[in-house]
Amino acid sequence: MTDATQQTPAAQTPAGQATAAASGAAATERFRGKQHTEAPVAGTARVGLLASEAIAAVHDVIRRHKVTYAEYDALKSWLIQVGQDGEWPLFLDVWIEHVVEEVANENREGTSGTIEGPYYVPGAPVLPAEATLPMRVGEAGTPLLFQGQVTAVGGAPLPGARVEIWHADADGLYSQFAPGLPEWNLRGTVIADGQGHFKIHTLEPAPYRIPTDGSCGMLIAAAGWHAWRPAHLHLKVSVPGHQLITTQLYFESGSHLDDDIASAVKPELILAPAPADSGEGNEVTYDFALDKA
Ligand code: MBD
Ligand code: FE
Repeated sequence: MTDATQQTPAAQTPAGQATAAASGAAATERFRGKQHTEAPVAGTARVGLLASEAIAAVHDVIRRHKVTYAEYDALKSWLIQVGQDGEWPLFLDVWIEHVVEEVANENREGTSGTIEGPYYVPGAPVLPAEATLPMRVGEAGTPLLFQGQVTAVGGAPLPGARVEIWHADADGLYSQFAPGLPEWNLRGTVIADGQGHFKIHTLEPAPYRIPTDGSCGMLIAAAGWHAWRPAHLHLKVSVPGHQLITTQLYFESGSHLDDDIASAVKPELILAPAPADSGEGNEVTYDFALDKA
């Protein structure tokens, strides 16, 4: 087993200064960096169709609910603020992405996907089939052994599959989006063995509250909603010749499985860990079946 633990004591990296503006700005920068293509993704006919129907849907809400000028101006200043806070990635991934994912994956036969969210970073350290995710000395949380096998639909093992995993720490913070965390804290790219098996040692994540001090938090408070997501692991599983799956896994004993602010829970994505054979923490097995490319 490879131990990728980084020698940064948890106590030296207090989490207090994480702000919506800082994580929003980082998520906006990250997303800009990922858009390489200059080529239009849709022609004028399709852009015109989608834009006019989206605008017409807004007109419909205004007419049905007799939206006032005061409400229109409040919306306008809020929209301006979302951009200033860098919170468009957060807003879109929390309230819109789940339907894009539903449409994108409706014909898949293999393992279910769900939304990526705003905090994926490509290029996490490559680790062998049994590995511990990079974490601080004394990182808080119950040890979790997350293990399984990557196969094709139908069960043929997929040797050398890449299992990218990322999750928040016990304070709900993601490395590279909150200050003070080691660069790759709780992120890794695990390469499955010759039979597609992997064993990842990490910690059980805690329920996650999206930042409440920015414009998304302002909307949540103004609408009387809550800001919680159930505790989750994020994953991308891939191998050449098969379709990459982006998913998340949740925990049976956790809260907010039924009212995830991001609407990204599916029953088949809920894990039920049991006490680990090693006597340390919990373990759970989850297998991935990938569709052909
Ligand atoms: C997250 O951690 C997340 O997974 C989503 C979907 C939105 C905001 C924060
Ligand atoms: Fe997340």
